Amino acid sequence: QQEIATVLKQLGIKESNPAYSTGLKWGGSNNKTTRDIYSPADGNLIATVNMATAKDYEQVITTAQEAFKTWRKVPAPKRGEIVRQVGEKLREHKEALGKLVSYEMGKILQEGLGEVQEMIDICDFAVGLSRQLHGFTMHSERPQHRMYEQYHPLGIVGVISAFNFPVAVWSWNAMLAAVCGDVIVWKPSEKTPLTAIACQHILREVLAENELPEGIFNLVIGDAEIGSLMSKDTRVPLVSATGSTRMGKKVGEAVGARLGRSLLELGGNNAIIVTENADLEMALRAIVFGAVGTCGQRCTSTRRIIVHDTVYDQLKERLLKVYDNLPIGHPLDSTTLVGPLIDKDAVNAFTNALQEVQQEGGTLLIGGEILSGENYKTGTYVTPAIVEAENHFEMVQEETFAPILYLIRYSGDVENAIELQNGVKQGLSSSIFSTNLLETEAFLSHWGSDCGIANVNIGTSGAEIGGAFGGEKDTGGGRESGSDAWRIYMRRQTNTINYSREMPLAQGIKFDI
Ligand code: UN1
Repeated sequence: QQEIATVLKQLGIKESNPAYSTGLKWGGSNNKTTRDIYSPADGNLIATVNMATAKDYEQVITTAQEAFKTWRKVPAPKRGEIVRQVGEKLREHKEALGKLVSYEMGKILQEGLGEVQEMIDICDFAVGLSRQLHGFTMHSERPQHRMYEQYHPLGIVGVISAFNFPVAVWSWNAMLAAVCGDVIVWKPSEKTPLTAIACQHILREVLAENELPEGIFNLVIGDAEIGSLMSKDTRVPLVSATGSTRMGKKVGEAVGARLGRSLLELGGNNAIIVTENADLEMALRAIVFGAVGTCGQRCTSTRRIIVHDTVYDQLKERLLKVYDNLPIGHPLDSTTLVGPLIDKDAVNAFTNALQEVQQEGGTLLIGGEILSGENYKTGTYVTPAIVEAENHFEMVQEETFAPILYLIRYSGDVENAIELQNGVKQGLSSSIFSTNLLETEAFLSHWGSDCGIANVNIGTSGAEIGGAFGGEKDTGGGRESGSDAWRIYMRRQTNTINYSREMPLAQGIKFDI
């Protein structure tokens, strides 16, 4: 408790926290609706937050609009310099912020620190990017004409983030958008607002030190209503949302209805294929991290493994041995590998899914209990489960945000495994474990994995920030983070310049007046 108190103090979290911040100023503290934030680790009340009203949201949007007028005129590399300073501050606070992520969300400290590292990495990436926001040049068909394209800032970027990566996914969006010249309005998950407030304090310091206007980075603590306002708001040209497919469809529909842009990063149903040519030891390590890391609450979590007949029994046995000895406990305890689920609702979803899949004919091999006793008083600790199942089972087709691993058998050619892997609605992440080039290349080919992420001899989770992140089908189609994902945060403009004294028309059209 002493440790947590120090962390909260360092990060500026008070007992009661305001509802919104327009960069430099906090507001909305008179709002009557509050939300208590309890740690899923020990059930203690960490702090209380005020929830934003529609009026608060309005205040944020007008301030953001005002800030955009200044920010878009700042040269991109200078915007990069601000993001560099944000990265430096994150380095300073890495330990404290990592601990708060862990304590508020429940992921183990190693993963909490990893999440902050992801933020630092994206800051570095964005700094480099700030000098590389380039378009193409083309040759004009007309003499003494030149064509090129340029990318301009878009305006307000709304970011709706999920509880499972309370800060990293926001930072992928916010840091890229910032160097692109956009201003950001962030609605974090109402389950994890404290880490968001901690980040906002860090940003405020940087904004103040650089005498920048309020409203470049904004935070609104609110419920789904705020998300809905944002989705319908024509003043927000891009809404980037991470969460369930159900939520993403609502956001996508509302943004689409006004012809805005949405960037959706939704559910996954990620599988690892283990062929007869796999290095089983490597596969085992990747499967366990993918299935029980973050207690199965990553969108990239490994939910299915599709294992060749010839190695099925051996892998099953080895998996059961590891699952039997998984250290489950307080996420800040350095020996823990599996922390708690976020809340009781998540626990119910876990136990319901296990019940239903067994009714469909699945066999629960291990796990599935809710732990009780001295160290598990919150009722949020569960034992990760492995279920033998078939791909077409309804529950296997769903994403249950909990540590349930479905064990699926295949025989014959790798194409059979690929068909099973693709045979779900979602399309985020996928992997194959094999040392056979013919198998791995088939998996990566155009008739291979249909996911946004396809890995070889690496698990489904834990992507680096340098690649574009996102997936197909029910996953929503958006791409965030590295590669050229920045383009969605800018508007593209094609320019044709005539440096002759003639006025020729394209396509050779004659139009003499
Ligand atoms: C998410 O779960 O929403 O690839 C993001 C990973 C992490 C990000 C996950 N780098 O598992």
